[in-house]
Amino acid sequence: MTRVITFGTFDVFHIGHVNMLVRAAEMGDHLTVGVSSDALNFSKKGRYPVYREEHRMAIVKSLACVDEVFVEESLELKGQYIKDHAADVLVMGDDWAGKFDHWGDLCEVVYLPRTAEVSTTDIIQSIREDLN
Ligand code: C2G
Repeated sequence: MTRVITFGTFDVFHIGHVNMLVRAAEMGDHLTVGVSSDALNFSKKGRYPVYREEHRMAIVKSLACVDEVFVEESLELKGQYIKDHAADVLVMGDDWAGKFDHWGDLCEVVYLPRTAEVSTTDIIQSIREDLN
């Protein structure tokens, strides 16, 4: 059995997120998703996600391709998460290409192409413009 792990914020859930999770799931038999905490987002981006952590986790958990979710508290704990979830493959979008290669001693590291022309930032921006 091949166990796959992936990470993300999955804020304002959209088709790019679905495509990534479906393809990650296809790489194995079991998919675990680390959903970044509200605090981690604040420390990285200086703002909180639109959807709070519990809601982002519930949305991701509800997908047929996802077996398990947990809160990603820190970017530095990836090695621990890979071990805790006995992951054979780490899948990330290619916006992270090369950034996680050093975990290659714990599991296979694969970067998949992102879905073009959709992003949470653009969605938030277009809603803002519509409201103005
Ligand atoms: N994604 C995609 N296509 C898009 C947008 C996102 O394939 N158009 C993918 C990303 O590459 C990522 C996943 O969807 O694999 C989640 O994206 P984000 O929510 O933007 O995740 P991010 O904030 O990059 O994750 O440890 C990593 C962190 O959790 C950060």
